[in-house]
Amino acid sequence: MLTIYSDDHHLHHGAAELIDGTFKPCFEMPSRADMVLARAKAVDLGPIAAPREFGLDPVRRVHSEGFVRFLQNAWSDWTALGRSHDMLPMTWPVRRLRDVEPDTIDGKLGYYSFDAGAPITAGTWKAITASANVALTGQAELAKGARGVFSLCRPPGHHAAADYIGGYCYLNNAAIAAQAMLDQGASRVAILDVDYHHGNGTQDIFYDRGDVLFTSIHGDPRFEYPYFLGFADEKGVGVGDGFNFNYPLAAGSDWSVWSLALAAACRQIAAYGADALVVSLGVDTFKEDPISQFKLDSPDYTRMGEIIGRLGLQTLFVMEGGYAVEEIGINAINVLQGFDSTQR
Ligand code: SP5
Ligand code: ZN
Repeated sequence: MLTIYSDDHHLHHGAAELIDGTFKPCFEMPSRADMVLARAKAVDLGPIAAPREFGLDPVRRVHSEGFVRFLQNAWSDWTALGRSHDMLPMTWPVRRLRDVEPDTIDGKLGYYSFDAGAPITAGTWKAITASANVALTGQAELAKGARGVFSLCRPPGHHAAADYIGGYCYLNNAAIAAQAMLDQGASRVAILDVDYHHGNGTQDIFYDRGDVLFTSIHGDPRFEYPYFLGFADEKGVGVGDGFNFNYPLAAGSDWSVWSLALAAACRQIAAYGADALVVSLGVDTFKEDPISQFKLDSPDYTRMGEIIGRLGLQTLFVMEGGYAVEEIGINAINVLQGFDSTQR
């Protein structure tokens, strides 16, 4: 399988995130993508190519104008105040507060985010636009006829909505790629989000649409981040009604439980009649993930790839989470090798 990768992800390296009431070194770190790339090379997964430049038009098809402007100018607005440390928000427009974009960067930072887990640094804009280009280049290769392509995106994207960042995510790479497929002639695109956390951003972007089916298997929001979306009764709205399926699972879920949800999601995807599939590939479902509570083991990822491969759809894999850095490469590449084994 072809892998799309850019070294520009190194430009985004946040110092700390707010977690468990304290500042800890960011779990979402550059070595994650380095480990996945190293494993792709070690097993000879296939060629590795650099992304092409797509500009901001495909990004603006998914994200609001004001949000993109905020991200683009964030670091210069911040440093103009004499600050040189990472940006983190601390005030959010929750229930009954006003939906008005503030004039100052401190206000904008809260307005365009939903948690304090996504620091903005000097190199963040360059890294997140490169990550979107990695997804878009993968999509372009798929459009040329490839069966499967791996977009080794970093930073990840699935927690980012049209107009907010959070959960280590800034631009929603999977959503941007799915929208590009539609803009180039696909009628129906399915998204399968296997990251441990609910893909709230992706769901929100496509919630009122019937041309994208969103399915997600994740820790039940009753106990797990992002807490406020990802329940089983979220089915879509308007013409999107019936095109959203969540599979929230209990803490401690292992492959025997997880694979039942995958089988159900695959039935929904097959029935939908998608022209192509985007997989939001998080491997934070791993039993030793430091912030997660599922119990998948490394061989389970191979089976996951096989089951996805048997859908017989052109598939773009977009890297999302996974924080057990030692095993992230093995687990992510196992999925892709499992997928590839069904194509021969
Ligand atoms: C892309 C992605 O996987 N983002 C995940 C963001 C998770 N952020 C907060 C997780 C907090 C869960 N509590 C962890 C307790 C560990 N002691
Ligand atoms: Zn995750």
